[in-house]
Amino acid sequence: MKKLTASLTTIGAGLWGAAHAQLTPGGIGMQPANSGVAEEVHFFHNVILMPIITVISLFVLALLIWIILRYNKKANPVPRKFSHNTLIEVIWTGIPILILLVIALPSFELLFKEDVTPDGKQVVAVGDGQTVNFVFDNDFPARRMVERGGHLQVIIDDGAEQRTLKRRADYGVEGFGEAEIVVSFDQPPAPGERVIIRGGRSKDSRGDIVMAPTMTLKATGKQWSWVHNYPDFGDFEVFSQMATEDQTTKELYRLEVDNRIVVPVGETIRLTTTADDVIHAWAMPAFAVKIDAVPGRINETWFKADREGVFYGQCSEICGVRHSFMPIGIEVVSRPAFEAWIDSQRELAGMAPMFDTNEMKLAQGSVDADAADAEQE
Ligand SMILES: [Cu+2]
Repeated sequence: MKKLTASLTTIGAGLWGAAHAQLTPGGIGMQPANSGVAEEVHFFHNVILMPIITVISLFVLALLIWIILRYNKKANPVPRKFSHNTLIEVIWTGIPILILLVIALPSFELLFKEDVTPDGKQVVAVGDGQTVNFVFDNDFPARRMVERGGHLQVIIDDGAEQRTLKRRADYGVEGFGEAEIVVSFDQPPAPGERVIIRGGRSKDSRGDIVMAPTMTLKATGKQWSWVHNYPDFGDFEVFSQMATEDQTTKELYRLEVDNRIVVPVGETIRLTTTADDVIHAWAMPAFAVKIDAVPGRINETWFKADREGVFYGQCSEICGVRHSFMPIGIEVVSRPAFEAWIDSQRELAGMAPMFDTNEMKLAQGSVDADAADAEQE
């Protein structure tokens, strides 16, 4: 089923537009997914909802045709006079209940995934050719602790590629459910090889543990524009309005904005939404995000973009006369490009730079503090 999700998405992308082209003029169907959650949403739509809807529509159509042909005045001049049939009534109550259950169960799982911000964490250590034991601090709240093999992933990165190891075959684990978990290898990782240990209970459809957010993006809807804040980076503000006709192309008019927001690729982003005046909704189809922005309240969801590019969304709650003129433009870029952008925005806001752009940073929260966390024994 997981493989099927991926291949269906690929077929979808192939049918509905050139690879990675998010927007196809005149295109139908959903934009190609750019997150694990969006892939699951597409699977739910393409594999569960569409077949059910199609079968029900065809069945009702066939019943209609049958009744029109078989029970018209000419074909059936003397109708029988009964008004109840217990068996039929049980069937037409029971089957819709079953259909609703089939739809409801996977949708609850999806809702839960979108609602609960992931809390996975990783530690990174560098092999020295001798160390065989690596410690992972199991400092989650009691209900979220790493308790079994499925809550842990061990990856070896030799600089060229990343290899996900198999428990028992490649490494052993001691201390599930305890404060410290020890991952031990028979053969020490070679000098310079990076040992990445990921733990947590948030998993995506591919079985990978999803890391806790590395940043928060705050979106505030206004009649009729979006203000985005970056609270982790000095709380500067990006004010975006719809680009005018001569600022953009014919295809992108009403989707393009004057100031796009920027997020790093492959990292979990916490998104909080609110509004200044009336209810708006922040929607980004490629990430399958749609969340209301309500005055006086803060809503929270999250997304993790799989690949770089420019993505567009729109306000999705009727909010006044210019409701259809408040698009959202988002650029997904590499970590170094993101940090350079952050510093350029901080400069505009009169703040000192936060990042040393000469130093290459690693994605997914593997900041120095985390690396130091992985004690070597
Ligand atoms: Cu709006």
